[in-house]
Amino acid sequence: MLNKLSLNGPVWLASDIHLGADNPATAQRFFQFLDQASAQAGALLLLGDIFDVWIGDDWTKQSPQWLSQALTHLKRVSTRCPLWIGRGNRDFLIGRQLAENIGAKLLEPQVILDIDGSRYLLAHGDEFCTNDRAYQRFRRIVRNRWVQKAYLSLSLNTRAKIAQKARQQSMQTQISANQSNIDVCEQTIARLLAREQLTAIIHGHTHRPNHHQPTAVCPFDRWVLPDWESDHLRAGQPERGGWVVVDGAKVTTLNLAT
Ligand SMILES: [Mn+2]
Repeated sequence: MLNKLSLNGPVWLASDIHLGADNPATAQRFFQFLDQASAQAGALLLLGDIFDVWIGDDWTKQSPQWLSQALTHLKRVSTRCPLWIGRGNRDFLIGRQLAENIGAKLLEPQVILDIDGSRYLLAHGDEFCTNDRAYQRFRRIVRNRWVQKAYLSLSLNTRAKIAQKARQQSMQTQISANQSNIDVCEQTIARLLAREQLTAIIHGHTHRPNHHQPTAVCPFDRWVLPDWESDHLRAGQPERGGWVVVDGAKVTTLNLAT
């Protein structure tokens, strides 16, 4: 049985902002979005990879400047509209302490969101990349409670170094990997939605924003949230970012570039 969350619309959803020391312009765009959400949203849900990496909630006690700034903005939005945060594959170590710190609530990995009787499955999405066996193996290891305990017992400095190494390795694998392995497996999603008697899903992770209409393989509506990028763009490349607004049965996608 999946966790259920009942909220009044409009609910704003975003993911894959990848906040970090190297993304100051992206952070600024995201902070503008937070201001807008706090004025217009009934609730704001961030579905993971809010941070490019998360090395433990105690990071906030010695937070670098970019992080203090991000925390300030997240705290501000939570005083004006209910804020929910979920974990992604980059920031899976986010815990209750961080949520409390910013006045947010922690989302379970998969949640059924009910808005005026319309129901949506919410998830980060990495769990659906089931064709990527190597990633799923890695995911099981890093989600192990004892592995996490051992990691969190290290100094913040050591944790940061390990995280950086892991990032470099994962980028190497992605470059050499077959691209088709990286997207979600629609059959996996279809099975879950059918089991839960749902008709729609909203997820992030793949950085392939889209509204997939029902098909024979996946007879459900599937909204994929965009990633955010205003820092590392080639000349002429538009900045990326956006969100989804859900109000009852109505789903609207909004894009930074438009
Ligand atoms: Mn992700």
